[in-house]
Amino acid sequence: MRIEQVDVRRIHLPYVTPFETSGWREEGSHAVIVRIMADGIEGWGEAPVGPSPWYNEETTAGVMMMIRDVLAPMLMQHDINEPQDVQRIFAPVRANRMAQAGLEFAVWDWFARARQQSLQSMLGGTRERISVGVSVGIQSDLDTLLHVVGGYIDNGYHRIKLKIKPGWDIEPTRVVRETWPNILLQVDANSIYTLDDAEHLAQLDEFGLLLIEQPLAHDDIIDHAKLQRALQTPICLDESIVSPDHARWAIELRACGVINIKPARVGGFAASVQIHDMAQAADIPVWCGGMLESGIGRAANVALASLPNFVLPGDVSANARYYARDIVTNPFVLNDDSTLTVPTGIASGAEIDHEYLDAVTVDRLVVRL
Ligand code: OSB
Ligand code: MG
Repeated sequence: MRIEQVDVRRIHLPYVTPFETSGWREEGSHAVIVRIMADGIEGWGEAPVGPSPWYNEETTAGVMMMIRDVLAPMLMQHDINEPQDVQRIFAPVRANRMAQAGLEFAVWDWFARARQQSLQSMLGGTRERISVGVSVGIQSDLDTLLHVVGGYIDNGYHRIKLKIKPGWDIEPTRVVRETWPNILLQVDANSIYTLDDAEHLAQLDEFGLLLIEQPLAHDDIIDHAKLQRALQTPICLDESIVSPDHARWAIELRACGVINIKPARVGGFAASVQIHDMAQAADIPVWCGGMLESGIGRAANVALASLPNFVLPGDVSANARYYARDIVTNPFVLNDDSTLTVPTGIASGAEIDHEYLDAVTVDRLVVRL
């Protein structure tokens, strides 16, 4: 197929509650939503990028221009015979992986619709249900934290991830662990510590955490390998793994015991599956991270998380944990075993709420052949 038109829009979709990490605070999603058209069939994708470069180097405005000026014209110059072609076409592009992923997701969605096949089966997913948890942002005080975590546990989530930062790390983890001795618990530092904090972070070892996510710099692998030797708890890399090569380097250097795969961070599904397979061969468990995706990106993540080596619960909570109203009409609902059911119909299963999508669209542009 040859893409005839690319529609790009950025949205502002308010969160039910603000989300705060060690480095930034957001009140809503500023994602870029992509729609491609070819042969009368559409394909949809979401680049779950933030408005400012606090998580990675990309921004909402940058992704809009990158797609308009570089990536969409590039893609439209090629015949695409299978979704994996996109990774080959974009090989000369440096970084800008969320912008690439927004288009790559749309191409997978297009092929799933054209072949009338589920995204799950295209990606090689096997699970009927995926285990999920909640990522809990930094709270104002410990009482509020216990109240917020208790609410999610009452909703039925079996796994909790706490965002941590200096001054909000050991004590929050201790009170949550003491209150719920048996929940699956993990923490995420979003790159705020340095190697000098190794002894401080080793205090987390006593809480039986599944993992400590991205303690050190967003682009580091070497220091994580050193830190891992000082910790019993497995390190999980998020920000540092932006490609299959980065995953290979981290595995070879023993910089982590676990990998968080966010398909948007690594440029799309082809790279995600490659990282999944490589980790499986090395006995490294993976799990599906999240970027507070709207219902479009969420359904795609659910399909990916159904591959066999996604053995730890994902940051893929039910839509209602994020949005009072989402831009899809069929939100996921949590099953009583802390899972989401993987759609087996055509494509990702996300049914777009066009009226609400238009209502939350801030601006849009069209690229034609
Ligand atoms: O580091 O995993 C992260 C959200 C935005 C950016 C980075 C991260 C996160 C989360 C939320 O932790 C995960 C979710 O979508 O629930
Ligand atoms: Mg993370």
